[in-house]
Amino acid sequence: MMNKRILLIGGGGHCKSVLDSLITSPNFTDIAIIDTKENLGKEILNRKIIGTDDDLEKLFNEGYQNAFITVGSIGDTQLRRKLFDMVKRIGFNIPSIIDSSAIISENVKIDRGIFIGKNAVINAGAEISEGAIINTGAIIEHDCRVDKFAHIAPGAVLSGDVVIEENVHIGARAVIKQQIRIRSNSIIGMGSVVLNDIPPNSIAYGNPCAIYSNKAKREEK
Ligand code: JB2
Repeated sequence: MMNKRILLIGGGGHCKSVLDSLITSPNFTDIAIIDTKENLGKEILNRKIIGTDDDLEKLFNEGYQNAFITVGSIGDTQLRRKLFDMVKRIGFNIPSIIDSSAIISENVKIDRGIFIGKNAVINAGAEISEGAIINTGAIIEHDCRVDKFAHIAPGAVLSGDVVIEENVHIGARAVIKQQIRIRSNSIIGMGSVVLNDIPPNSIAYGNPCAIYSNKAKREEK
């Protein structure tokens, strides 16, 4: 029988969204949260912060076999990736958490550690990779690819055959035209309308979407 105990890593806003989807699921009945020392004992939707990252190994040995990263990411996935690697190394099973209201074609590939929020739609032929977030009401049309740790924020629309590379953030209500590719580490601002491919590390926004800066070049200065 599947182990029904799960730890959520990070007890802020994103945790609340994920937890709200999780508490109606029969798959997990014992849910606890891991955060920083200052937040020990606090509760989110009646689930307690019971430990810090230093306690993970002990909790794993005590029978929490599942873990899920609930630190979100807006433009920087470093912490999410670090925590993901940590729970993987300890040996936790990392499920995907899918809200029961999401509409997902049977013909999609969904990796582990993915969150799919309320009313999200994922159509046939789509591929979603490890650690990605498909947030509330996002639409991932047919044949789109969402790579590792990318975040599609609430209400964003990927028209058919779009590729979103690793660590990209697509802001809320942005619309990406069909067959466009957004290269790794880029941020697309809220409400943007993207009509052309976007190179790696870009910060781009507007309608039509324009590139305003390049993260890698800024960090070099
Ligand atoms: O190293 C850490 C760590 N660093 C910060 N380990 C663990 N286990 N937890 C850590 N945290 C905790 O993550 C903070 O103490 C805090 O409780 C939580 C982050 O919460 P916050 O609400 O600041 O961010 P978020 O990532 O949960 O939510 C953001 O991203 C979502 C996608 C928000 O902006 C949301 O509005 C958004 N929907």
